Amino acid sequence: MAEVKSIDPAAIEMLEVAQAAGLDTAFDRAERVKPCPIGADGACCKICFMGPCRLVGKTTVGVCGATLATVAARNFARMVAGGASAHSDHGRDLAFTLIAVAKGEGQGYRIRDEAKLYAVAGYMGIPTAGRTTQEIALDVGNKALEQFGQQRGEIIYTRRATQKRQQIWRELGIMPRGVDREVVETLHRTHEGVDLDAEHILDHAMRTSLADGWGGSMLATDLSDVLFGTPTPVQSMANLGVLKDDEVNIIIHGHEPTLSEMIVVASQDPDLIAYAKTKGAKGINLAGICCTSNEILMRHGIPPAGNFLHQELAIITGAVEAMVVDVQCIMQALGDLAKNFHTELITTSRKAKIPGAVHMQFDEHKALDSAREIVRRAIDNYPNRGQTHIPNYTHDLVAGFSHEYLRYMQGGFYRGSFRPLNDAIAAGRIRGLAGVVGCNNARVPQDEGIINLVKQLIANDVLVVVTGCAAHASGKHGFLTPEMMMSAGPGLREVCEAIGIPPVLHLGSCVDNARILTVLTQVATEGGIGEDIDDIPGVGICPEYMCEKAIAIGTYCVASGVYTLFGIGSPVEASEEVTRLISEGWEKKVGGKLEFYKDWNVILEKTLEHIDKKRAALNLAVYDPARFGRSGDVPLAPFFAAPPEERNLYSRKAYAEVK
Ligand code: BF8
Repeated sequence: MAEVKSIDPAAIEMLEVAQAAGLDTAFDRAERVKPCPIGADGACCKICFMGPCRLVGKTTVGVCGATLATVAARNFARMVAGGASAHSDHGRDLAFTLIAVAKGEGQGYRIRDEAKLYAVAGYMGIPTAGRTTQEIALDVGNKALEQFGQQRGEIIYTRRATQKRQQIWRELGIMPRGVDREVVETLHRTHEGVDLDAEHILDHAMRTSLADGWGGSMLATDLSDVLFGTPTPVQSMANLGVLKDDEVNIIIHGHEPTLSEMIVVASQDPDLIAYAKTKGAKGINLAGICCTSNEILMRHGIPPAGNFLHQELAIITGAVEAMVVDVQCIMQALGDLAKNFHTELITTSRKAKIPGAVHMQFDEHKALDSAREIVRRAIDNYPNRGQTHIPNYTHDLVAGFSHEYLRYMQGGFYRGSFRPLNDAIAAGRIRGLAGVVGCNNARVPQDEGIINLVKQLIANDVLVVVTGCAAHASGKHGFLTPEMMMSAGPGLREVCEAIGIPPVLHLGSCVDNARILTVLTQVATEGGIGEDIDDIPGVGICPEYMCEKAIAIGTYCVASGVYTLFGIGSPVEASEEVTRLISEGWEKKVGGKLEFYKDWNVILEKTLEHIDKKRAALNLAVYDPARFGRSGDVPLAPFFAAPPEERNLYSRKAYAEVK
């Protein structure tokens, strides 16, 4: 039975272990707890206490007269607000950290990418000449903070969109103010008896999502790069097999990189390593789950133990001394599950506590001390370890393609551009682009939709970028390796050979979907394949979404001009009107549209159809795979036959470099 719950052999093995031990996981609960069909389709209104009103059967309006379209639109807008809040609050915390560092109060942190700090200062109009890094950083931090609460006028980063896109947003009245402002207005409008026009509500949902995508999330990415370094390709491994039987295993799970960065540093502290040895361990082994994992993977090569649905399975290995969590995507079930093992679940955010967990509140002013204390506690727990079962599955990967690196790899430091990519798309070597992003969802077999889509897309010469748990899935199944170019279509393979990249590029965590907006804008402004994002032959796909953040991301992608397809099912299925408004309706307004299809085969079909339609609209060469791929096949054979360390294509970042 386990194999129908996941296509990942490590997960299948661990589910068998769990079953034998009588342990409950999300995979089991998804079978027992059926989704409420009325809520799932967006037809339940519970925003006032005359209800909840369930708009099914003969009930077409609620007690107040609200229609199904209004109810579904309100529910959708509230999902966007929830998701935008999560990502943007993450961004705000990074602004606080930057300010602390600028004031010399951020223990253990420093500004690792001054060039990026200057670039961000440039976007913000902050003077840099004759000023110290600290002075600039303080202004950038304060300006970033202001952006979250900006009450009037356009937030600064919207100027990074094309002129055409900015004009669309202005004309529609969806140019965003600060995300705090937009989220509060969403909650106000969707309160009982305020905005009762579905289309109007949905327009504001777009505005709210833009305040995140081109505000909070984009700031989160930029400030992370300033503080922790802009990613460049790095080698690592993925899956539960990265846990080590003879070392202290610490898993960092959640989202914000502030704590995890310091745990990386603490785990390399010679004193703590020596202390681990006194407890009988050979060393300290860090691994990640969820988006924190993406953050430390792409900056330090710390291996991901897995994606969202691996969090319980990691504990069930019995080999985890501490699972250190902050915010988002952390299952409450971990608290009870950990009691069956020696594993300590440690919560660290002042915003998040979990029954059964130890709370060690993290303070960025004493970050390194907090991190050392957590690592020491994990070491102390090592002797308590019982029987372990670590599934022997890992896959090599290459991660960390920031948009800065993508430019660089297409021409070097002085001549970096997106011209080679645009030319390859125009010629038909690359048929189009796809971002495959988002979660796992226990209601469908883990990784199945993600992996089948990635596999089919590259085989059809579509260059894929991945983020979030879709990036982990790609890593676990071996798709983030240059070798995968052998599974790509002939044209895409030529491009990958020429540049030396995998056909599936790891772009980071879920806040880093903002990097995709930047890439698409740079592709559009490079010229040759349209003037704006909605001209580009490309799509966004979220095959296994489960949370509000995914809906917020999908909405800002659409509002930025991207055709965006989700798997699983639609949260507005009950309302034909809302379904039409977010699809054809939004396409007329902003050029992008949002659609939900349960079957990944349909998503693939729609993707290729859309890419070819956009190619035709641009008068590009008709895609024909037979035109490419006769060169390069044979000379690469020795390259792939060589051991990875001799390929010399990417350099593994030494852990020591972290300091
Ligand atoms: O922010 S992909 S399950 S981990 S929400 Fe959560 Fe979804 Fe994973 Fe990252 Ni994104």
